[in-house]
Amino acid sequence: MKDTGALKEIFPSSRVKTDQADLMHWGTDWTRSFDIAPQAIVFPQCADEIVALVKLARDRSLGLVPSGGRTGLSGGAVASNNEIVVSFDRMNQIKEFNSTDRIVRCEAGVITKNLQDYALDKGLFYPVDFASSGSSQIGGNVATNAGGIKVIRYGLTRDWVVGLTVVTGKGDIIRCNRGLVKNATGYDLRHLFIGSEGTLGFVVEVEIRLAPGPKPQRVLVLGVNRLDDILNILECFQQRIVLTAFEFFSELALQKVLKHGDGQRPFPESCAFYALVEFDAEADEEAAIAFEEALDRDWVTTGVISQSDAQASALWSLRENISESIAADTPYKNDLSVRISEVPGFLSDVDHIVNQHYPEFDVCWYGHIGDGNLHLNILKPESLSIDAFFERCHQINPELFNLIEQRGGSISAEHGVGLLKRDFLSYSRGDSEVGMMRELKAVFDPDGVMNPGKLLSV
Ligand code: S2G
Ligand code: ZN
Repeated sequence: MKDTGALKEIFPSSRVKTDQADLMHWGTDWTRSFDIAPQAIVFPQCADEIVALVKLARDRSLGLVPSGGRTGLSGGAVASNNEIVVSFDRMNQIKEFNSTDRIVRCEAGVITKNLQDYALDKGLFYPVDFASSGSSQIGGNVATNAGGIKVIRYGLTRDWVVGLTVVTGKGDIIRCNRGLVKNATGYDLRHLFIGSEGTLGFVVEVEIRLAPGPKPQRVLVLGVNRLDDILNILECFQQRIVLTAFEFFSELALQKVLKHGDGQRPFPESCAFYALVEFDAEADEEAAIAFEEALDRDWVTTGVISQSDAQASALWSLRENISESIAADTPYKNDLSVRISEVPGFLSDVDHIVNQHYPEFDVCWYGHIGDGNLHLNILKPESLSIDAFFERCHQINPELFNLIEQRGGSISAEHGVGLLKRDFLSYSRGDSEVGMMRELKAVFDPDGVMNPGKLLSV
């Protein structure tokens, strides 16, 4: 049943959209395998409007789906069942900055890159970064505890959230921690909402701690022939210098990036894999020693180091443009993680499964291997329809996720569970844990209006 009339009692009609084009635009994220069928999109400008909406949703058993930058990869912002999509596009203001606390308070709809630029203008640094930061919103980053390329040095979104204001599924406005460094007063509810994918409450405002401005960085790209050697290289560098990033990608990933854009090969040789290492420029002598050792040990075949910021960003683009470059191949994505010590064994196990099951598919490897996170993307052959292809890919999930379970890993390292991984949660979370998650959901969202069906199956 359409509830547009009741919505217009809360929002001016200019902030309620029901045209099909709008429903399709705001009713989904970057996933392409789910139906898109919201009944309306609303654009709140304050927490009180969201409180009123939650009351309406509870009265009428309406589903509410949060929508930020819509860059999610697990269907967390997909509306397939007549839900109301709650877009934070209009709650995009940076509200306050305190230089003594080094805290910036911003609305949930602030674009991540705008927050990063704001921090740099203040001579500080927001160190959580990833390819989609130009369109993702900080509220969505909090809802999925976004990670990205600098986790090895700076951690995840969770590590920088010092305050959080949330509207719960009961219609309560909860302000968590208020920016305190120390606050030993019971359960830290902030950390329940971070990573909850909008299923307990919607983030409306975030207080972010900022880091001191970064030192000039250097980027080194290394040619690697054996997957197993990548961890040797990681240890060889980590013993000598602090790494800002340690990424890897395959030759196929590089070919896709070169074909898609105007990048250039890092060096003439093509290698099976490439490691991208970023570190403080002042450590370049130590880095050179590590590079020499890796060459002597035959862990790397060649390498190139950036001599300017322009060269550093050109080298980074070879890694950061992968996702966009393979999008046209409708990849079946797996975002997996194991402890760093498990990576070598895990990599060869997965390689074996993939070669056994997918001899005819192109497999694109890349990811944040320095923190144990691998992005395994199976590329759809032209000959197969999306449904047939995804059906084939689904078939190996049990074997792949069993491997994850045996190695104590995660079936979703950083992209979240959403709809895509919901039915595989038990490979990474115990039954009692999932049971407690359901009980927590009932506490914060007793009528199940907050992002229904996401993360936990109904
Ligand atoms: C990455 C971005 C999304 C994808 O590039 O690190 O997290 O394509 C990904 O997997
Ligand atoms: Zn990633």
